[in-house]
Amino acid sequence: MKRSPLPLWILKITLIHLMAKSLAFASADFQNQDRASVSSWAFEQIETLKARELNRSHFSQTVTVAVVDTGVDLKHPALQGQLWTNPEEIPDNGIDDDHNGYIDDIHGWNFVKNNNDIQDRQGHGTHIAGLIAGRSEKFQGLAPESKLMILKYYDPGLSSTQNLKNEIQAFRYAIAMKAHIINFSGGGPGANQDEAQVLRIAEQKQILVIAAAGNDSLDTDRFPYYPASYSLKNILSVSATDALKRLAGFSNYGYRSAQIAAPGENIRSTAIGGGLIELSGTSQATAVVSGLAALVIAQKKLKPHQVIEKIQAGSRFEAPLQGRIAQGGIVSVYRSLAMRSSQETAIEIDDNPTLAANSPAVLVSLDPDKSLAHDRPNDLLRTP
Ligand SMILES: [Ca+2]
Ligand SMILES: [Ca+2]
Repeated sequence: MKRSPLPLWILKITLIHLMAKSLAFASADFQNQDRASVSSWAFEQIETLKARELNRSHFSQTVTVAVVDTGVDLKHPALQGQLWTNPEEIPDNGIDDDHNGYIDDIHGWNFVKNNNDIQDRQGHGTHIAGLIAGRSEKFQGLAPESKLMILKYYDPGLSSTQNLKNEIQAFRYAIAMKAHIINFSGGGPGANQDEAQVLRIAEQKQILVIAAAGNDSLDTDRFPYYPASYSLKNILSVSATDALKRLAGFSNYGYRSAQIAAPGENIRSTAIGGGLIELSGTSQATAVVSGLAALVIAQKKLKPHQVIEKIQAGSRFEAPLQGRIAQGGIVSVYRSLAMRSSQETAIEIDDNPTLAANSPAVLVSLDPDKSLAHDRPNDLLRTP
């Protein structure tokens, strides 16, 4: 299996590896204030600032993005005030006021501990959340008007099977609580019928799923990576590119299976402890696309496949990506928001969900031949 020569990627893998051994990890140690102070190449490349000049007065819809990850740093100034709030739940009264099966689930849920503590202790989820909807004087994500539903599922101390089970529960919650978008910066090489089933329900409910193509430098046409590789109309698989508009060395790709590309190398976003940090991965590229998708939906209620079409149609063809990404495109926030599509039609969001968040726990039955635990780098397995 090819390995990336990129130092930051290696650093990230090392960090994740270290986290698996010890939870005494402080992402703030790796903050680089000098780096954090330079302007973000990624946001410039995808025309984020130009897009902010567009008239957004008709952006009426508040979009909820479910971040299925490691939680968020609740004290981060760019994330405070950016969280989705469960409207029917009264905080801290020990009662499941909205009868969804979760007590005091105000901003989301912790599926690892089965409680409402969504504080991030690893840093991955904090970084992803900031890219999507961070907002402070020092940093702004792509879609600061959207709201973040925080669904903590990943624990490096758990087996990949347990992490997958928690992930599926988090997807169920996002569907039942009517998130518009699910951001999933994780995955693994094994397909799973329960995972596919819950995402099929998301498809029926018109919920868009933005999923990482994976960090293994592999062709996902030959080596699928799930959930990004499920053939569902609501899933958008995201590969990562670098500052020179090339595929990032670590990124999975696939002419048929990788549907869009976005910046994913040395991407600056929010860190545990209140600062900013640069991280690399298809995780980051995925969050960038989720932010763009939130803007597209805020502009007009569209079905997931229409949002995907608009993101792809607005993307810019880049020769180095030809044959490796469908359409060879890197997202452009400006172009996707500025364009008008004749196929666009407003849709009604289903307000009568049949799937309750408190559905019985899903029993995960893994095909041993498709074991999630073959030769993958330790903790990229079913990891964020
Ligand atoms: Ca509740
Ligand atoms: Ca309550």
